[in-house]
Amino acid sequence: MHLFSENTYKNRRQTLSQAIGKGLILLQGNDEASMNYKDNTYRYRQDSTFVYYFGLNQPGLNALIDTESGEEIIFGNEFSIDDIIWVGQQATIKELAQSVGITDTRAANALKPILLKAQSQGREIHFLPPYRTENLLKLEFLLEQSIQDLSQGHSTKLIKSIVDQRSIKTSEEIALMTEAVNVSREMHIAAMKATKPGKAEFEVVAEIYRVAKLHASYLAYPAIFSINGQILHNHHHDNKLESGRLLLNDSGAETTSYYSGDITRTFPVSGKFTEKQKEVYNIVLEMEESAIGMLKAGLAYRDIHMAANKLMLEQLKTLGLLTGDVNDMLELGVGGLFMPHGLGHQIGLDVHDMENLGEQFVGYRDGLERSTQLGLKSLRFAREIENGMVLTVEPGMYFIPDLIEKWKAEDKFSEFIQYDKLKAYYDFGGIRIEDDVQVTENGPVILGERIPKTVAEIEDIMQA
Ligand SMILES: [Mn+2]
Repeated sequence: MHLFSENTYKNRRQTLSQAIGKGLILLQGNDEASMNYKDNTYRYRQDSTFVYYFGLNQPGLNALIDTESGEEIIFGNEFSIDDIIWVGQQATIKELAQSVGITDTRAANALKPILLKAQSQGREIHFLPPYRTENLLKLEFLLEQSIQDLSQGHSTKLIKSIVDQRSIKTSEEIALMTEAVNVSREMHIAAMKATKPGKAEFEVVAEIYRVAKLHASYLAYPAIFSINGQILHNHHHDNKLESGRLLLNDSGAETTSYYSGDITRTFPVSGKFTEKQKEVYNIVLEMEESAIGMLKAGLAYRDIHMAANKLMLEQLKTLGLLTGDVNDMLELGVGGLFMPHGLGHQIGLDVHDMENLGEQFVGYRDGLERSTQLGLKSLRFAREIENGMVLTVEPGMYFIPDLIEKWKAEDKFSEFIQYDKLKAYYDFGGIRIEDDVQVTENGPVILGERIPKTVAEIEDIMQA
């Protein structure tokens, strides 16, 4: 790990320490996590905030920053000869810590007395809400507080300061994110080329994994790869690829740097779009491209979500699937039937960046409440955009027979929705198009090399 210079890490910690100003900051690294018995573990994944400030990718570490004295300490046990027999000679924690500008390293059990002393002196200890049970149990032990108290005890100030800092990506981070998108791009092109009628979905998914591994990468999240694109988080890959169906591929790489790509493309199993598929596809494409074009510091992402929705409603009206006033439909949330998710989210060291810190801090702010409308309620990022942020832009359009039937039975929005005409779309599936976009003062920049996106580009690459 430690991808950046010692100074980068020092500066990051100094910025955080100054923002907090008083008390101690405790940051927990992740441990190994067992899968089906203790020694058979999941792939090790360090906590992203820990990586951001300390760059160390080893299990069993904790870190403490004293915002008043300036002390920075890494706690963890050095390998014994028993460990080395199994996993080989490793760099020591002391050496690793020095490479990120920390000279004070101590054994794991040295942490608790320091924390208890600070508590007894009435000093505040800032910590984040743990998302892993092991870390919650460790906190219970370290701070001698009940799990119930700890669930309310995390520091909102620490969360907000970290979100402010990690939301703005530096050029050295953008370079690594661009790499991750380019690996994702290769995964997507391989999937398009491997798709043939008669294959099973998992045969193409195997290509996606193969390409990721060729770049020493993992998938940033389980691939969504399905002819049933209308099922939003469909992780099954057992369907046969039938000519005439659309195939939705939402997959991205997480490289060894932990930065990730999050890309979606939708393409026809046969390699050639039908006229009906083309019509809907081009609506989603227009939504995506115009939303990307709107990205600008100061504008609320919620407004871009709404603009994409409005465009969709207008086009559905042109197709004859809706009638009536578009602004009324927009306000009432008619679009949720066709796009029941949000337009996008921040991406970085986490594919949904910093979501473990709480979506309300990452994507919302005081005075900006989350809507309860279908679609808008799933908007992860709604607040004002800033230069340096990287956002996914991922509009979609889906025909979900169960949902359409439910609304129809409730007579919901029947003055707008032409339910009888929607019957012809029950076997259509769904379309989503997604890119990762950096917001800069010179305008939006789509990360990575271009991934086939227009009808012509997709048909070309599938026939090549
Ligand atoms: Mn996404």
